Amino acid sequence: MRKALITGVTGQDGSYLVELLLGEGYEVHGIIRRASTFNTSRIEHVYQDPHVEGTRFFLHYGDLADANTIRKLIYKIRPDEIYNFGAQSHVRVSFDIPEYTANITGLGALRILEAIKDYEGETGAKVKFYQASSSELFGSAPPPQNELTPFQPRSPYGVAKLFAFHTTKNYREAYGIFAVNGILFNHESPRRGETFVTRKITKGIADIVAGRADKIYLGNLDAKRDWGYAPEFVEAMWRMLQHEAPEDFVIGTGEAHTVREFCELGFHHAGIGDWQKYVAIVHRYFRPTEVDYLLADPRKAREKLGWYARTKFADLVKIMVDADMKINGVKQ
Ligand code: NAP
Ligand code: F7E
Repeated sequence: MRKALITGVTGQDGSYLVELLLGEGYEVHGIIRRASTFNTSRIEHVYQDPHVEGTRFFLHYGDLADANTIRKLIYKIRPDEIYNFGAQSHVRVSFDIPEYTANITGLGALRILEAIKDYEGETGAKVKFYQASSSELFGSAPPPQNELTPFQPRSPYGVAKLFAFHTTKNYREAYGIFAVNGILFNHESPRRGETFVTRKITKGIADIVAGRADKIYLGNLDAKRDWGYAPEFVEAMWRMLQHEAPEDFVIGTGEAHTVREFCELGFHHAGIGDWQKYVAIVHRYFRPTEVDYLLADPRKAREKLGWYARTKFADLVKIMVDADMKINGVKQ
């Protein structure tokens, strides 16, 4: 039975990847952080009691700041594949806590790769490594962006991911590790964190319809993003590790829209036409340096992995608005 280890298993992508890997017959191990409140809500539906025979999903405490524990887990679990999703993943917040972001989002990948290097050297085993790279690497590079576009990051988050990107590539070249970067454009879902703009908008709309809020407070409405549907994107990651050779891939839909368009469509879907009345622009949500326009050129993924995004922008907005309305008990 193939074994996979996932860092960041409690996040949006972690939760969808667990579903996919269990469906493919894997034994799945996830690293969770100790917290004083539960942080496992996204994976509760797939949780399995470790005492029951036949369980294929296991959780372990750990942290990307703690190289010793990461190393011990790799030697104990002996995974065939490692997916590194753990990160301080919020771009705006990375300006507030840049050093922490560099430590976890940047150095975290190095800590895993060092452990893999030693583990492969000592045991002769082979481990495939997936690094969650990001379209934030492109920053101010003009669209469309693909695998050949030079990186111009615009945030501490982007810079940390750049370190992790090059470390992954370097360990592939220097030590022959099957290590790949998935350069993923924004991908969203009802499980998206509530402070990312899409979910903030759809949750805000649902709260306004339910009479629980009057307004949504937002920053730059002109930014353009290539938004896709997260469950489809984790499939691309898995395919990268099944590909014959370790290569980096851009993953996105090939379509970009503004934050304004997301608002307009979301409110319309909820039956609200005069949406501007319910949105206030506030300074605190602007970034010191913004990434204005991200648009994927995902042709390589289609040609070599047979992967392409199936869910279109309008459908994504509807899926997310409907899910937040349902949470609020609003019938549509
Ligand atoms: P997410 O929902 O923010 O999840 C981040 C995960 O990292 C959570 O499980 C979190 O644990 C964990 N984590 C945070 N700090 C950690 C630490 N110090 N040690 C270990 N784990 C830690 O992110 P996502 O949207 O699923 O994205 C997955 C990965 O892809 C991230 O690396 C992100 O930067 C990258 N990415 C995301 C997108 C996107 O559009 N979603 C696009 C490109 C790249 P807690 O639950 O305990 O906080
Ligand atoms: O912002 C603008 C904001 O925080 C999108 C992460 O998953 O994708 C994500 O990073 C845009 C930006 O995502 C608000 O200025 C306006 O232009 O949803 P976001 P992001 O920064 O693109 C990349 C690919 C990752 O790798 C990251 O991990 O929306 N915006 N008003 C706002 N953004 C937020 N969060 N909140 C607002 O009120």
